[in-house]
Amino acid sequence: MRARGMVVLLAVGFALAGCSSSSKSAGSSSTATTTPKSRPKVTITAHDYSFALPAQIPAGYVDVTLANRGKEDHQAQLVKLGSMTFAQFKAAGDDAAKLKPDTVFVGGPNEAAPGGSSSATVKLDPGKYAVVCFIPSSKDGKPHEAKGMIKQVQVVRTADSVDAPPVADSTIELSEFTFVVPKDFNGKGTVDVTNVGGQVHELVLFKLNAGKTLADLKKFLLVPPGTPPPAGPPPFTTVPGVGGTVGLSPKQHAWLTMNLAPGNYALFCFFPDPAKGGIPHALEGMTKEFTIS
Ligand SMILES: [Cu+2]
Repeated sequence: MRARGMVVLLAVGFALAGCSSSSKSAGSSSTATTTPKSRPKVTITAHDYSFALPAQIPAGYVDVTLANRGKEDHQAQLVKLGSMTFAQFKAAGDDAAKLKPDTVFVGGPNEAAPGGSSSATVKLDPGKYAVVCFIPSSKDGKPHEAKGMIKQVQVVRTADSVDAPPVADSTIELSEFTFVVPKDFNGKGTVDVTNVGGQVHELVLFKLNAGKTLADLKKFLLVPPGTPPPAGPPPFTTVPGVGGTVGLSPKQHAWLTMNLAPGNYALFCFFPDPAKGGIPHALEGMTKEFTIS
């Protein structure tokens, strides 16, 4: 598990034709009611340090899974480039000031452990996108983006495109600098993660190991750049399949499907605050502990 130092990161569901069980009119079995199309599923494979993914992804609501075949943790941030070219976006690196106002962070599967996976549902309008991993390498603290984990992808409307948003069972709101988790949150079903703030925010989900606290997790993750984490095993694990969502621009949503086991969990946002020299939001209070009983 890498330590996530205070590096300055970039500021920043087939038509199921209703099968009539009584085939009273042979030859016209498609007259029964149709159920809604399921969302297209897209798999992005992460290696150290590259992405493999289709050149084209269907527009609309899409279930995106990141399969991590690397040895470090990875994420897949989807960014709608807007009026920026891919080359310009790549060149902007971690300088938020170089991003255009129509460049939109639309989420994506966050934090997958080596050999694991992470999924998130996102809404993709047609256009050019970049897929990026900002997680810093455990070896030198440099974001994986700088080591090659940035790739272009085209989002196009197809016959598979689904325009109905997921039906949410609960909501988590992101803003400066907090997570709002409902009191009755039970970690089950579809969670609508919404950025109601003014900066780009992410949600990283960690499960605290027995006896460990949010303070232990902060001590482990929020170390100065180039500093190794405290000795000993990490005080947390990632949740198989649910790493959270990477950055969401203001008013953007992503949806996470959860079935959390009882225990203590923590949410972190490592996105940088451009108004504060790029310090991670977690250092400004954007962490949250919650319990699933
Ligand atoms: Cu944040």
